[in-house]
Amino acid sequence: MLSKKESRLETLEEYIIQNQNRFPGATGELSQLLRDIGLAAKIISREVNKAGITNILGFDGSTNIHGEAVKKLDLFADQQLISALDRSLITCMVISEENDGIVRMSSKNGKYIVYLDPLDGSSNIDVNVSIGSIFSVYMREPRYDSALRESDALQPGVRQVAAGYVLYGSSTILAYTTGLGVSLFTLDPSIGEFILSDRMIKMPDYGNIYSINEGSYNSWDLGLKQYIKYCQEEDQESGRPYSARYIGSMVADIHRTLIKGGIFIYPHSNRYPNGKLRLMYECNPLSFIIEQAGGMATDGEKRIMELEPTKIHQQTPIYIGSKKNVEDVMKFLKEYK
Ligand code: AHM
Ligand code: MG
Repeated sequence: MLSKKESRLETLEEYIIQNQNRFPGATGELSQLLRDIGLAAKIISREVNKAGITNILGFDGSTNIHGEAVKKLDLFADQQLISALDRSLITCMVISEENDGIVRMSSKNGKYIVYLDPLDGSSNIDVNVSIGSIFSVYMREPRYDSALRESDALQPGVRQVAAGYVLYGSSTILAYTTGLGVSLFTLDPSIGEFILSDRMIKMPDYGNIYSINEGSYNSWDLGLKQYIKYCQEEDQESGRPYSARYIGSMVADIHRTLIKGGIFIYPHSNRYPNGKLRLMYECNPLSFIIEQAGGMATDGEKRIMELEPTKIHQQTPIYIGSKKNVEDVMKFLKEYK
């Protein structure tokens, strides 16, 4: 929480400008990009809140590139974020969960590439459960020709220059990092501003919550089965049995993990042999946030942010959360391999 000294309200805009001033020579372009995302997030938040009464809720009939039914709000969020990024001419391409290939922006010379999951957890919209937006920003590698290629976007997560999420929950929260810690902002709808609520947030090194869809239990690896059994066993000293919590919206599950500690797992299974969650616009940005808060994220063997991507929509298993919890599950995976 903020100290008394810090109790003057600080908006997202002010915070971004102040941070930019700490870097002499900064062009302000990344700051502008983050402000664009902040603006789109406010518009999406407003629509999410009134979804139930404006009949925007529900399927629009089309399917996205992964064969999933697309809901109107997904498309709305996608359009808002893309047009906000297009306006300031500093982004050359966007890759979004809702679009098959790369989306070329008006400025071919923009220096940033942005990955988006415009509305994650969208199966939760109909039941009024928290959903979120995720973003991940890379610099475009300088090249002699100016043609935009999908391969420009295939960079490992360690090269992200910024990442974050917006959680549309009981309040709307925006979290972002540029590699110098994680800051959280809460939207005050009465004034339409994101207000700084936490800076340099540090997550617990250990937590007693585990989060996984246990419906796929039968197709898990033995090591994971044994780890979940360990989470459920009684041991006062380590606070077991852990509590099980699974919202089914990754942003909401990760936000809880950031604040309370513990572990979130989406493993590979018979249904999803490579895991379900997307490396570039779900796992990398949320891993960047969690690592910056002192946590850890792996695919069961390797650090998520060091995976070399080969496809913009590729999937990966993920084990993410408090350092000690992730280390524990890795030991089980190794032991029963
Ligand atoms: P989505 O991008 O289509 O909404 O899917 C991603 C979501 C994540 O938010 C969540 O962690 C996961 O899917 C839940 O999947 P499952 O229902 O298989 O547990
Ligand atoms: Mg998603």
